[in-house]
Amino acid sequence: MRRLLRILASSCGVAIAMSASASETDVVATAVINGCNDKSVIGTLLLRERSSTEGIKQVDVSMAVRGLSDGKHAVHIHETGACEPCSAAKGHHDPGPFGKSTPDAPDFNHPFHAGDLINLDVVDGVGVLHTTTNRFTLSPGRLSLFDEDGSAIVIHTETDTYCDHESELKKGCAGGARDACGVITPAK
Ligand SMILES: [Cu+2]
Repeated sequence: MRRLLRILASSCGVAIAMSASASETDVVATAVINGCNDKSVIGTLLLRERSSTEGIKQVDVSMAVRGLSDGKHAVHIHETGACEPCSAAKGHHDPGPFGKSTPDAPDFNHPFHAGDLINLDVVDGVGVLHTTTNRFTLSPGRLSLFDEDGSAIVIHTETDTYCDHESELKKGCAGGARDACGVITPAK
């Protein structure tokens, strides 16, 4: 785990502070994030699944990216583990029975797709995000990111307004175009 953290910190020149107290039973996955069009965009994602005291699977999400425009960018786990081109990541990871995976179509689930995360705030070209979710897992099961075709992290150009069908749903409200993408892979 310590080695993994060093890789995370060095790959994009941005230090990430996070707990290094992972237990042997934690499940870890990573992604190298690259710009969809601007190849100067580079970053790393670290996912760590741990069990709560009640046995609920929680995933700590840590991400650092440099090279994006300043401001808030939508971040989601998308449903296919492919980034070439970035549209290959398809819609939002959402294995449940509700809605469609299309980010900003009039379905019934955005911003509650399993893969919907919080915005990445970029300041002076550097964005760092830490959050925790129990909407998806890394270990096997019906919420797992590692289904048949895997998953990818996608960072969008615009801010996710967390729009849903009950409020103001308009094109691009889930972040619009794709700026960066990374295929999520289990850490060995
Ligand atoms: Cu997205």
